[in-house]
Amino acid sequence: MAGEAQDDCLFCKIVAGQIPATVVRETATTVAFRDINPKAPVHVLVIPKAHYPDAASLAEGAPGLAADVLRETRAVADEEKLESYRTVFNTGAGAGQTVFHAHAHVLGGRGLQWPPG
Ligand code: IU
Repeated sequence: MAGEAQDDCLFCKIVAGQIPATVVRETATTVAFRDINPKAPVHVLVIPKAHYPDAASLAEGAPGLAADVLRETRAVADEEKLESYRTVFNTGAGAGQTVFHAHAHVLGGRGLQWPPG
């Protein structure tokens, strides 16, 4: 069923506390934690606790939860004192998605080039 935890999902395991993560914020519906392989001085991932494989299925299946994730990206940026930052949803392997549990990257703390690679 949409939103149900998946046994083989690494981010569902982080939500369940079965894999360690450096959590910076948690709400009733979301968790934000530091990326283990940071691409910027601040690199935090915001995920919904419920499992949706990507941002598109999250927006379609649970728009309120998608809004929670977006709101949390702003909260992370505020807490990390980022004046400017980038929010990225890689959607699909061809775009660089490697973990198929929806997540927003929040990147900041250095100048960011545009367009991204
Ligand atoms: P992507 O958009 O699916 O490529 O992003 C997945 C990110 O999850 C990537 O930047 C990894 O470094 C990060 N990550 C993590 O922070 N902790 C983990 O246990 C695993 C991946 I697995």
